[in-house]
Amino acid sequence: MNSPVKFYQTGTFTVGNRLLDADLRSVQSATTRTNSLNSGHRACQGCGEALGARYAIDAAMRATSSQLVAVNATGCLEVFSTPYPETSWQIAWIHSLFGNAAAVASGVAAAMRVQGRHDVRVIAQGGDGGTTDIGFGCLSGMFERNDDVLYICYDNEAYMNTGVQRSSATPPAARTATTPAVGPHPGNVAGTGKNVPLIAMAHGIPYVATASVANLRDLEDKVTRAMGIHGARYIHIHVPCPLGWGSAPADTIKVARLAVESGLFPLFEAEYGEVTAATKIRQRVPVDEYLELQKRFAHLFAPQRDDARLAAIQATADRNVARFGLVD
Ligand SMILES: Cc1ncc(C[n+]2csc(CCOP(=O)(O)OP(=O)(O)O)c2C)c(N)n1
Ligand code: SF4
Repeated sequence: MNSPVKFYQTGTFTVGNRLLDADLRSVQSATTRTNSLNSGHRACQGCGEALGARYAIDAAMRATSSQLVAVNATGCLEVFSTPYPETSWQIAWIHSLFGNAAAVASGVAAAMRVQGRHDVRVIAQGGDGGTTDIGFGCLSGMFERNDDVLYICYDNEAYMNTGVQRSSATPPAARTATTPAVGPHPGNVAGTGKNVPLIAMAHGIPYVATASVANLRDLEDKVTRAMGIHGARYIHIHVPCPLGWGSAPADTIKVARLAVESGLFPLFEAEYGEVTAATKIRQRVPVDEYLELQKRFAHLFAPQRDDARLAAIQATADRNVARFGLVD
């Protein structure tokens, strides 16, 4: 028997919304979008970083009437998009070193200012390793000087490009190449790591936001808002990596959504150090539902359940829910 066709798009969080009025449609549903990151790149199937970057940069292009320069740290996003002499980028794009994207972007912004090109805006982008670890000093300097740059971190929670090594954004208990699932406490050590969105807020910069490929309209909105502001801005986007996380490529959006709905990845915005908005969780789920889909956490469930560490991860989610008021 044929199922009736359902139009889920209108009034939902799905991305197309072609049934809405033109001014309410998403960037991606516009035929005039730039396709900043074009087909032909070499990202893995289901790569959350490729998806997040395309939506983010297309939104920034629309917000700036395509007067945009992107500086890209070394990492998967650079490697899969730009194997010299080819590129999938259809924008003005420059590859920095692994650790200095923020500094190079500050320089590009200064050069544009000196030339009187106030219409040209600058984005820096990189993975969590390039942001929370090796690039952190340059990033903090960019914040402290309030340079006119939007920095976007695509957080896949490890150094994926070089074979899934732990970063300071790797969550507790996660198995990586450098935190193997062996010993009495397998996987990444609990109680370590950095929360860069909160650290960015501590710099008092004009705008900080978190976003997820689970909610691409929200992601587009936040990038658009950030491009309407001058000074240092930071957006931290959660991007599942099927290869590094051991999740099915087809589950990328589902995994990202469960991170949000469990409370492990809170979606919020902040201005000048104060939280101004947080997205409520629509249907709260226990963290197990998120973790079970990923082989990097398999040792938490077999050969026997690691109740203590699962409870600790659940407690982190509970703290986020309370801290950001994620549930009414
Ligand atoms: C100074 C320096 N050290 C190490 C490397 C090797 N390297 C290139 S990309 C990368 C990891 C990138 O990880 P991340 O920033 O998290 O981005 P992802 O690949 O996960 O998107 C490393 C270690 C390098 N290019 N330069
Ligand atoms: S390793 Fe992960 S981040 Fe890199 S291209 Fe593959 S899915 Fe994307």
